Amino acid sequence: MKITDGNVLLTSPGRNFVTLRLQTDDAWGLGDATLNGRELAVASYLENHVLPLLVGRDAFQIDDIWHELYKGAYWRRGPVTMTALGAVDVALWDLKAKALGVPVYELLGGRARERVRVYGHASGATPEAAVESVARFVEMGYTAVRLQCGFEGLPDTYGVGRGDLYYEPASPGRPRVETWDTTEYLTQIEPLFALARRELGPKIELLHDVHHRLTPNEAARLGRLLEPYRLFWLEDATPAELQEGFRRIRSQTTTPLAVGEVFNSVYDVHTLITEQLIDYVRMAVAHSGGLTHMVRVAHLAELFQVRMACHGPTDLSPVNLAASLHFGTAIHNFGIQEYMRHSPETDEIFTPTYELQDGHMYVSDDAGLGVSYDDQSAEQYEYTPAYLPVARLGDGTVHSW
Ligand code: EZ4
Ligand code: CO
Repeated sequence: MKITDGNVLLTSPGRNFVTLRLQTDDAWGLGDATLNGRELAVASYLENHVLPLLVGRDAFQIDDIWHELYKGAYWRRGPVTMTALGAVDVALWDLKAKALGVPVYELLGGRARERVRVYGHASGATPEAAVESVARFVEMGYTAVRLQCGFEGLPDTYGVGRGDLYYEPASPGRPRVETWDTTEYLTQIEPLFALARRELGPKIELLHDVHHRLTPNEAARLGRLLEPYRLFWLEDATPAELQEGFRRIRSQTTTPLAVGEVFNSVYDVHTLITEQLIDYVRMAVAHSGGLTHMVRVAHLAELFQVRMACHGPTDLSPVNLAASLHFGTAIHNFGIQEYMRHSPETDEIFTPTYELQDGHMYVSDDAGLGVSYDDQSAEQYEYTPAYLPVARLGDGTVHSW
């Protein structure tokens, strides 16, 4: 079944999405090529360097195409390359599953579970408001909720929604500047979780994202401080380019650790996995070479009792969420899936068929991923350049955002 055509599609229903559509005479498949704040780099990589290699290739040779694009480029890894490769890969899985008339999870080994547990994102300007927001998620049936809030002296820190349920940190124009202060954070974070446990009881699973703000030693102290509140995980406690940095954290605390949303290859995470320095891998299917590569990461992680918990923000499209849900339905060492609802305008374009019920997602049994792309709806929204914020300390020093 030969690939006859490929299109890179841009739309911006409130935020930017890049989608790859690959076609054969009888079927089509979709991949998510969105890299927040760097969208056109991936679009150009695909249009100028990858699509000319794909037309005429056998769409069923997914693994061979993956290796040709990975090894054949000579220049390996990196977020732009691996997002482009991920879009091709996921589009090919979608296309092949459609051609064979089965859902993608069947090609990944078949069902390992009935449904995929997800966690929601609660946030608030203050600890009180954020804990109330968790309670709303519990009422909606969620069993796991991420808890972030603004603190005194840190009003606009990472993870605090600006007004409604649709959290979106990127903004048009020059990057917004957010302030960071480690002392303010480390002195106010424990009372937040103490309040949460007092109000919500012991059972609800609570997650927290540090978003790369601490050093390994500060993170070790934080992990210890939060042990009484039984977190499901502490995410991105320190920047993880240096995987060995996690040895310090791991040796000091039993708080579970999750890492990896900015990773794009197994070589970013292999030390963390093989030394059992973390509990959950957070890599995104879209940013990590697609399902072909993520299955390899999952298999390595399984050997070391590390579980998969794919990044699933709204700055990736429903195509990526559907791919993550098929992955979560099929792999053995699934942990949890991040879920933030997409806007109605976004869902109108992608018409996803997955469903949320009682804090779990169900993929449909439609052939392929169960998402589509409505060109007419998409064309209403023009691409608008936007950047993620930059964090600075009180004295003006740039800090990890
Ligand atoms: O900040 O996807 O766990 N989720 C996150 C996300 C990331 C955004 C960056 O584009 O940390 O909200
Ligand atoms: Co995160």
